[in-house]
Amino acid sequence: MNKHACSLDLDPFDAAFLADPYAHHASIRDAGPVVWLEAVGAYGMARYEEVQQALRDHATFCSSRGVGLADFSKETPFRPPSLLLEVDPPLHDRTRSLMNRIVSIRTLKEFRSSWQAKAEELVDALVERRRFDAVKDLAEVFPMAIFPDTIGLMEEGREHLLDYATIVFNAFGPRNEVFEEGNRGKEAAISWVTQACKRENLKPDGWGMQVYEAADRGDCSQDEAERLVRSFLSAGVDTTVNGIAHLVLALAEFPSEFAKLRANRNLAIKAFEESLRWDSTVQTFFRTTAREVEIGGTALPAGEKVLLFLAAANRDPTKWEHPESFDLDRNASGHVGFGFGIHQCLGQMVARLEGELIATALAERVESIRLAGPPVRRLNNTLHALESLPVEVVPTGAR
Ligand code: OVM
Repeated sequence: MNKHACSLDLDPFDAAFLADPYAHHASIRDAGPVVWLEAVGAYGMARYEEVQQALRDHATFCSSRGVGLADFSKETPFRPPSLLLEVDPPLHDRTRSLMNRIVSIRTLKEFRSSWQAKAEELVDALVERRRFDAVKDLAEVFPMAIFPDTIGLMEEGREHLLDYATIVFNAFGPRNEVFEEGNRGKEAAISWVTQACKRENLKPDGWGMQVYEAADRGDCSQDEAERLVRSFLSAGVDTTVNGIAHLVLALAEFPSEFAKLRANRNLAIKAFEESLRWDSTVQTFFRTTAREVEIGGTALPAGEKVLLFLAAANRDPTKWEHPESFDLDRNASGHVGFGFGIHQCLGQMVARLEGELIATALAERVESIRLAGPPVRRLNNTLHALESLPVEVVPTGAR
């Protein structure tokens, strides 16, 4: 009891780590159930068991002091805290239930056929071209074609959403070169989002206006509504963009699995789920210890930042067999790519529907997918992101 946590001198936010996080995860997992990350001045956990336990125990590993490196009890947050992500119960439970009623399975069922038509139309046009960039021409286009309309955002300036997400997800890490570079020239994105969240700029009937209508009923204040709409804009685009990009990457790198999907389209949901386990868009989040807590014989003091490596947990070999394989025969449920516990992704059903529709459209129209050039990474302090993914597809029935 009260061993010291093994100290590691790797920096999980330096360019070498962010460019290929999976090459470094084993050294963190193998060093112990909890490690001290000297470079960032925080603890780290990368094994499935401990990551899942920490996410489950939201009272001990709290979110209200920020889920980035900055401790909100000591530093001013870079923006007013999210009322979902960066709060604890009881406030969290009030805002989350209000949002859960808006992002409901019933509502998503209504969107399914129009989103499906968009996915099919988009993939049809790309298959005709044979060579395309699966990031710029597919993964960015599809969410942008459906999500801003679902929220009811103003038309003008929607392209700022991706820049805004880059800023928000970089801000969970240190103020390093990746952060500075990611912010460069993107000032307009922040002011656009501030305006876009306001009631007078939202269309009737969208999820954005529905948050204000919940405020009218007394479920939250008008100011809270504005900040809750901001959560949709922060978390709803870059996450699904890179989820879809990694789905295509997985299907290109594992042709046997794409063949299984083509033979059985019911595997589309599974394909997206497994792609999230295999390459988790949201790689990490921090928590802060609200009390002293023991992890595998090491006592962590209260008030410490702990970096949870979700993506490393999703490839922990003690939990997953041959974890680096994208494998449609495995059961990927239990992966923590959407988190776990009370903060588990609010939009997960939206993301799953988008992924399923793209996987299905590809399986119906494409015989094979191959990389037509090296994937290009876009470094971000939180997201595993692709800048470009050149692919070539062979249409079904061609050759
Ligand atoms: C929010 C928010 C922002 C970024 C990510 C996220 C993954 C939520 O503003 O609530 O969840």
